[in-house]
This record gives sequence, C-alpha cells and structure tokens, in this order.
Amino acid sequence: MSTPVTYDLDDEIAVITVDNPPVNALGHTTRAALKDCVDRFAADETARIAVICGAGRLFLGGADVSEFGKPPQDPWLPEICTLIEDCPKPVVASIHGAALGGGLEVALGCHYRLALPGTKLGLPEVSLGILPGAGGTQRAPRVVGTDAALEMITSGKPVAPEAARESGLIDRVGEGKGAEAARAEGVAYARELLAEGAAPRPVSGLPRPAAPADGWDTWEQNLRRKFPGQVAQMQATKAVKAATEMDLPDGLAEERRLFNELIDTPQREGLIHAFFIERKVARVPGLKDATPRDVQAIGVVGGGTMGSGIATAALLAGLPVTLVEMKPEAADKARATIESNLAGAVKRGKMSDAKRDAALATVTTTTDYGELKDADVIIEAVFESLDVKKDVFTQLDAVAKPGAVLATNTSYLDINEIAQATSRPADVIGLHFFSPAHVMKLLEVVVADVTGTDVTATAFALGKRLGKVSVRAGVCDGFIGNRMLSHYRSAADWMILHGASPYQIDRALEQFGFAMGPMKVADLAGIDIGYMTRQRKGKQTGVVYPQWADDLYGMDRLGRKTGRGFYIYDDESPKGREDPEVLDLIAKERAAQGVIPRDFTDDEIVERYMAAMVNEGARILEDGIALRPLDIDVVKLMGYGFPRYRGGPMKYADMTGIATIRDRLNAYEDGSGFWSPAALIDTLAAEGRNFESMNND
Ligand code: 3H9
Repeated sequence: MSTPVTYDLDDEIAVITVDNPPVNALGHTTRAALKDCVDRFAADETARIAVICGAGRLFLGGADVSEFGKPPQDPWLPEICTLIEDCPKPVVASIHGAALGGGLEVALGCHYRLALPGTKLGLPEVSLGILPGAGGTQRAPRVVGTDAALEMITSGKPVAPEAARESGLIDRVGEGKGAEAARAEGVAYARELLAEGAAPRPVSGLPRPAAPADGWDTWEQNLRRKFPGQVAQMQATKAVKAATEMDLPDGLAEERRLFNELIDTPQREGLIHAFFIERKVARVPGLKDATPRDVQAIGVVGGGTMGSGIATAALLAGLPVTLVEMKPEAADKARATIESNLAGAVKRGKMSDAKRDAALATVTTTTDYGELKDADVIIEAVFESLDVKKDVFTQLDAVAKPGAVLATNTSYLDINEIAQATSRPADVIGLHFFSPAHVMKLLEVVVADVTGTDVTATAFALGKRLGKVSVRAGVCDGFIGNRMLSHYRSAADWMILHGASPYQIDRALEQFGFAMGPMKVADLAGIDIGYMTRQRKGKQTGVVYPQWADDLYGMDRLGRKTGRGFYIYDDESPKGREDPEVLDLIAKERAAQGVIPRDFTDDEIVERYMAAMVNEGARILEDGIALRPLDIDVVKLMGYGFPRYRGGPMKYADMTGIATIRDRLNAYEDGSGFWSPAALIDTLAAEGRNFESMNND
C-alpha cells in the first residue's frame, strides 16, 4: 500500500519525504506516516541526520483544514513537532514552494531550516479563524523575537526566504526550484552539518522571549482597530504572550487550550467555509467536459474607469489589448488611465518596471472598431444603456473574427437582448467586473439563454488567467450581486421610513461586521447611481421608492464626490458625519406617507436586513440565477464587503438555523415584499435541511 510519507537513506542521511498531493496537507494518515518515519529515524543506527522535505509543488501546506470541527485523531501535529524537536540526532527541514501553518510549525520543530528562493513561509491560521496550534505561537517568538512573530501570526502574511533568513526563521536560502532541488539542497546541507559535527538545536533550548517593544496594550489596541470584531488575532496574541511568560511545555499546553476554544467558534466555521467555497466555485456544474477557446488577445470597447481597469487586468496577466473609444481624446485618456493603473501596480510590487514597459508596448488605443479583428475575447464596457450596448454589439458582430467571444460588462441589463443584436448569440456572454477591475478579485460570469458551453468555459479560463474568482450567474436584473443588493438596500429604506435612522442602520451593520453600512456605500457609489437605478426600476415595477434619496439627488448632494450625501464629508470629518438635514427630509417623507415612526433596536435592524438578504438569495436559487448557495456567498464576500468571518449570507442562514430564518420572515411579513418567505426556505426548514446540502457537486 502506498504511504504519503517515505523514508530512504542517502549514505548516513535519512530523507523523509511527504507526498500527499495536492498540497501535502497534514491529515490524519499523513501525520501517522510522518510520525512513523521520525520514530524510524530515531531508531535507525545507520542514519546520523535526517532531512524532511516535500514532494510535488510545495513542502507542507499545513494541517488538513477539512478535519477541523471533526473529532481529533491521534497522532496530533503538536506531538509530532515535539517528537522531531526532541530527536537526539539533528533534523533539517528543506523547504520549497510553501511552508504554511502546521507546515512551518513542523519546520520550527526541526533543528535546521533551509528554503529555496520564492518560497512562502507563513502562519496564516488567523485567516481561518484559528491560531498556530502546533507550537507556532511558542517557537516562532523564541526564534524570531516577539514583535516579528506577532506580526507574522496576527497578519497571517507569509515572509520571503531572504527576510526569513535575516530574522533567523531559517538558516539558509538554497538554490534552485522545485522538489528535487529541495531534496538535493537539503541533503547537501545535512552533509555539511555532519562534517561540522553539528548537534540537534531544539528551540526549547532558546530563552523565553521578551514582551513586544511597545507593550501588550498598544499591540492589542492596534489589533482591535485593524481587525474589528475578529477573535482569532486576539486569541493568538494571548498565546504569544504565554510564550513570554511560560516555559515551552506549559506554553504549548496553553496554546492548545486557546486553539481548542477557537475551533468551537462560528468565526472559524465561517472562515473555513469561505476558504473552501472560493476554490469550489470554479467547479461549475455542466462545465467539466467543455473545452475553452484559445485566448491570445483581448479587445475592450470603452475607455472609462471600467474599460481601462479591464484592459489593465488583461495586461497584468500578459495579454495584449486593443481598446476602442469613440473619440481620439477619449482614446488618449484611456491610455493615460492604463499607464497610471500600471504605475500603481509597479508601486504595489505587482510588476517590475521592465514588465510594465513590455505590457504598455502591447496596448493599442484607437477609434477604429476594425482593429478588433484579431481579438479572441472582446469586452464591452460602455455607458449602461441597452440601446447603446446593442449598437456596440452590432458593430462588433461586423468586425470580430469567427469564434471570438463577445462579452458585455453590464451590471444588470438583459444580456439575452444584447446577444440578439448579433448574428452569433451563442458567442455572447456577460463578464461583470467590479471596480477597480484590475484590483477587485470578483468576476460574475453571466450566462445567457443560448451562450455556448465552450464560451462559458472560455470565460472561466480567462477569469483564472486574470487572477479573478469567477462565479457563474444567470440573466436577470442585477444578476446575483446587484439583484440582492437592490433588495436588502430597499429593506433598509423600509426600516428608515418606519423609524430607524440611516446612521443607526450603518452603525448596526458595521457592528455586525460589514466593511461599510449601506448608506456609506451609497455615498461612495454616488447618490446619482442609486437614483438612476430607482428610476429604471420604478418604470418597470411601478413601486414607490424613498423620496428622501431622490431629494438628495435633486439637491445635487451626490455623496462623497460632492462632499455631501447621507453624510457630510469635509476636513473636519473626512470619513463623514451625520447630517440633521437628511433626518428632516426623512421626517417629511414619513409625514407625507402618514407613517408614525417607531424605535428599532440594532438587533432588529440586523435581523431584518439579513432575513431580506437570505430571502432574496433563496429566490435567486429558485430562479436558477445562482446554481448553488456557495455562488451567492462568494459574490457577497468578494464584491460587497460581507464579513468574511460569517462565511456569506447563505452560510449565515445555515449557522443561524433555516427554521429560525423562516420564523423571522414570517414574523416580519407585512406585504411589503421584503420578508415573504421564499418557498425554498419553507421547504428546507420543513425537511430539516440547510443551504450547505445544496452545495454538493
Ligand atoms: C494549520 O496548519 C493549523 C495548525 O497550526 C495547527 C494544527 C493542530 N487542507 O489553494 P489551491 C486544497 S491550518 C486541506 O487551489 P494553490 C484546496 O481546497 C492550515 N485542503 O492550490 C484545493 O482543493 P480542491 C494552514 C487544502 O496551489 C487544493 O488543495 N495552512 C489545504 O493555488 C488546491 O488548493 C493554510 O492555511 C489544507 N491546508 O495554493 C494553507 N490547502 O482542488 C491553505 C489547500 O479540491 N492553503 N487545500 O478545490 C493555501 O493557502 C493554498 O492551498 C496553497 C496552494 C498556497 C498551499
């Protein structure tokens, strides 16, 4: 039977290789096999030193995340790290690709550490709602000092080998790339150590580290500011504090206790859900056997913020771009925007100066549609009007080569209608980018009624090349993201009409974990955007929308860009302060509608808002606009500031309990349309099922 960890001898050097694709995660079987190999090395009289390395893409990806929340199984990773550390003969970690979480903790259990260039060395546990639980909080501060360890552990960000060598996290940066080089370099290092007569060098022999330079209070205050509402960073800090106050065995026990507390939190459940669905979302039902079309060149129509951002995203991925604008000045402006976007990318370390110059040499900005003739995918990003877009697609139909994918970046318009403006509707698809398009990771791939399967596959393949997380959506007003937004935002307006203040709504939802409350979002997006959406929807549905927001529009109070919207933005309050005039406008509207305002508690605001959101999510599933609840969760997490530690709205519903959501909806139901329970919620609650049960492949 094959084993995920092998043991072989190179003269007197034992080589222990972990081979558990795809990321050498340390699940139960792998841990057991690793422990056996360490025991074997300790007992093997021919072996004088050991090298631990990984096969495949990387050293060790850490604990097997899918095991969290299930009963733990022996041997535990902390025991294995201590077993390695206590080994009477030296053990070397030879790292390539990545040593993350438990992977780095195994390396910290080793006596000597080498990493190849380009390796990621990190303790990302907090991003999963846990803390390094296999000695990382105790050994890292002893090795690199408390400040550097706290930074690594609470940010979760990996460090590069050169910096790691400087801090003492590793001893040496090797040469080469890949698993074979890691083995060879590790063996060579072990040989040198043998020649020097090097002894085991356990971290337990190092002195207890000092408190952080600025003291614990300052550190904790900074964390609360940077990660509001999140528990793992604070808990990890407590564990590091234990390292400064206790000997290693006691510190390890304290780390275990704190780790176990985190395992039981909803934040851990939400964050691990987010981790898995962001990967699963690309496995779209029905696409497994589809072959994407070849994509070598991109066309973009429209050089505004969106079009230029999309062009930048393509250039960052190494794809040449031809961008068409209506007038030469607009084409020049688009080029300038792209140049500035790329300069920003250089500044953020995303590309080198040389790569930026090479990318710029592959951009053509023009007013001639004919220059799009060689593009494999053409993405339209012009003014959001059906007539304008249909006209663009008619022109694209005339110039695009056969087999080119014709994509629209519309955020709500009917793509079926746009497709019908061409003679090749099967080649038409929606690619809904989020602004700024070269930064935001989310991409809604909107599949129209007759879009070809290979066209959808091409969109997903392109999304991957652009570094996006792509989500499949169907055609309706606003697709997944904006359709839901429009619904729960209107539910917030309903609460304002009935007595809640817009500022209380923002505060309650920010306290819940949203990056920004809905009124701050409206100010950022522009009050004019909301106004136009309400006008359009009002025409379609005849539904009355709140007058106060239109009053703001009428007063040219368009949000942040004019310094006034729901909030006032000036030097005194750059982040915005409350405006009594807005409250007057709302009071006027209540009086006009004969509504007697009442008090809302923050809890009621959150419950109503979330119930409306989940309800619309359920309807989106019923309508087949999203194929799985996880698609909705990913859209909201990646594009709409939903708190990641809550896992997304459908996960929130699962964690709250579907029956509870149904009961809340029934209690709030008043004929306004926001809270009449979707049939799917009734069904799931009646069958004792949850949304997760619909996520399976
Ligand atoms: C930990 O170590 C706790 C300890 O301190 C204490 C223990 C007591 N487990 O991302 P990819 C799957 S916590 C299980 O697309 P890449 C992933 O779901 C852990 N599965 O590849 C995907 O599956 P599928 C700390 C995992 O090359 C497939 O592998 N470690 C794990 O783009 C490929 O993944 C981390 O937080 C895992 N640990 O990136 C590291 N990791 O194909 C988490 C991956 O079925 N992992 N999978 O969808 C990563 O950051 C990236 O996967 C990595 C590779 C950078 C390693």
